[in-house]
Amino acid sequence: MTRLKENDVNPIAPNLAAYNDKLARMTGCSLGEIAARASGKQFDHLDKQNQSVAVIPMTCGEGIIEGFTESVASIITYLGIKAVITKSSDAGGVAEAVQRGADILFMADDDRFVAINIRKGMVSDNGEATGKGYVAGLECMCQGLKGKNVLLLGAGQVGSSAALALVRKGALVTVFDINIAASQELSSAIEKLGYCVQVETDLEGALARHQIFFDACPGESVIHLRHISKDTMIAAPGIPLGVQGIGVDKLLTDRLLHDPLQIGVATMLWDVL
Ligand code: 2YG
Repeated sequence: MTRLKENDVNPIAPNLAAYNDKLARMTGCSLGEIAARASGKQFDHLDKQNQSVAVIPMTCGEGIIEGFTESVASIITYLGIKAVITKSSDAGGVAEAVQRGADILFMADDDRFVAINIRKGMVSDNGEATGKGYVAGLECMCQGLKGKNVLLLGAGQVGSSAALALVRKGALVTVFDINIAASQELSSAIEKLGYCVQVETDLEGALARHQIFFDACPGESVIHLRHISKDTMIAAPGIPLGVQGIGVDKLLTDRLLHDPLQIGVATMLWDVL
């Protein structure tokens, strides 16, 4: 999983309203509506909650990312749930959060970024939440995914969560991963759940044959200008953005769903409410 940097997270808090407007323009849904759809909950479910959230800095591993906990807290507060950052970090932060009566804890070390509802014993993992959160956003962008061909790039944790969400919405999913065993594992896991995912080994051919892309690769620049047509739609949760080439972002304005944290954090919150 790619480690966020300070300049990935610092623009988040000051631009939340503008990002929400962009989502509404691109998908017809707000950040909260996308998250509610991803977690399968009613949108008004949120305002019936007077739960409180504590975001706990974790110093282990590569340590604190300047602005990370502030960005997470700002997204949650923007969605209408009070979120505070604990003064202490690590175990002290967990203890402080419980003593302050927090219902939900958010914390991230180098391997896991989780939301935990300590009242309901519910856990949401950022990778799983990001996969289904971006599928919900893509579904809104495409006005439904039923019967539509989607090329999934990357069969890791985010890609696997996205694959399940995509097939459940009736999308026809083809998966490509540089590690073909990962694609095959994902395909057989999905098959066990009664769905089908096509394994692809010819990346260039697959990119040429698809208009809807879910880019869950950790950062390789896979999608290029030559693969983009007027009907191209891309959901790209990965950091750094895997869609490269001069002018790609201009060409794709309003057809490229991508953010460093927002949709994943919003879906985690809805998952554990
Ligand atoms: O508490 C802190 O400031 C740090 N321990 C946070 C470390 C987060 C490390 N994880 C990542 O950067 C990403 N995997 C988070 C999720 C990215 C969104 N797709």
